[in-house]
Amino acid sequence: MKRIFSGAQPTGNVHLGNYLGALRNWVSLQHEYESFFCIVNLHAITTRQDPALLAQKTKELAQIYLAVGIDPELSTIFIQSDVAEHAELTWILNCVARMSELERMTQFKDKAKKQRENVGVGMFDYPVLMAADILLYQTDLVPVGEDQKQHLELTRDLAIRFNRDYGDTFRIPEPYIPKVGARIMSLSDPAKKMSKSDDDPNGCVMLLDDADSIQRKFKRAVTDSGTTIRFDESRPAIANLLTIFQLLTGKSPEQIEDHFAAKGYAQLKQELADVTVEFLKPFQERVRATTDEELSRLLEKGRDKARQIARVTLETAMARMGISGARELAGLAARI
Ligand code: ATP
Ligand code: LTN
Repeated sequence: MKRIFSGAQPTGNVHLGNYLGALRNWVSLQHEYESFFCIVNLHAITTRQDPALLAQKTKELAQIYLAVGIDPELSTIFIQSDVAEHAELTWILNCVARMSELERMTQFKDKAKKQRENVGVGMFDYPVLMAADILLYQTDLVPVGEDQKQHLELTRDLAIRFNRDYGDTFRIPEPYIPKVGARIMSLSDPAKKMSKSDDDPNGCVMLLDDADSIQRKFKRAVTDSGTTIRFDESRPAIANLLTIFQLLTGKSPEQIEDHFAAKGYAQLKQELADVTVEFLKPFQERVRATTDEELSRLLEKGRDKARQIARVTLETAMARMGISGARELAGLAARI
């Protein structure tokens, strides 16, 4: 069975962009792939976090994975820092990655611009940690939103270079970026992606928002001076609202355009708000359903399963590089 790996950071709140661009696809792909879904708390600390809040958000994200429909019987859910191999492989890959390729990462450039002189080394190294996450599990497919495409390319480059220099060790992963929903835009600025770190909270609908907030955010959503409601890339605000509507209702673009043919923007926003509230209602009920005991049992099971696989890959990579230390190289070679 082929494997998928993906993750999300336990920072801030999960929003519709995260769901429609990534989590939603994890849920459907888990039936066809052996699946690993990680809570990437080591990525989270590349920016300053409040320790108590980070711990709470880590738990909350595990609950959200379950509530959106990730089935722990089918998929492995675990916390990144529980599997030390992620940090260990990162060091090895740091010795393969080049400064120049990390300097080209657009996410790093954007974040570095905001932080000026306080750019952490961890933030610079973020994509290498992500490559380690993926490569440890001999991943075939990585379902992510459009913003992670460049990181996936780097992951592939590092794997190819390592394999070339030290012998075949890592499977080369493919990105899985959905045709629809890979880049949900901010409701208040359709030129920017929907993001939890957005300064304007109205641009971003959180999965745990209450009905009033959802209604308010859609009501205020930026549109344009036109009147027709069509999927038209040259009118990004309306196209974005229609894309959200399409994904939440499962209707085709033609059905949606017909439905709104004689209606105005206010009606579109109202219907979209109602659809979103209804869609999120059962999800929000499920979030609170898991007990702490169930959650920690599940995360321990996930940790153990992840470790087993991660260990083999890490030891293989170390052996290939000649850094197995006292471990027996011959014994390892047999396991590769
Ligand atoms: P944010 O920009 O909100 O801080 P992030 O990328 O840091 O998001 P994560 O929680 O780590 O947040 O991302 C989880 C997944 O959500 C990733 O696969 C990412 O590509 C995807 N994603 C994030 N924002 C969007 C968006 N606006 N549209 C579609 N997918 C998105
Ligand atoms: N950088 C990703 C989160 C992430 C990830 C991964 C996604 C960390 N490691 C491995 C896929 C595979 C983000 O969306 N911010």
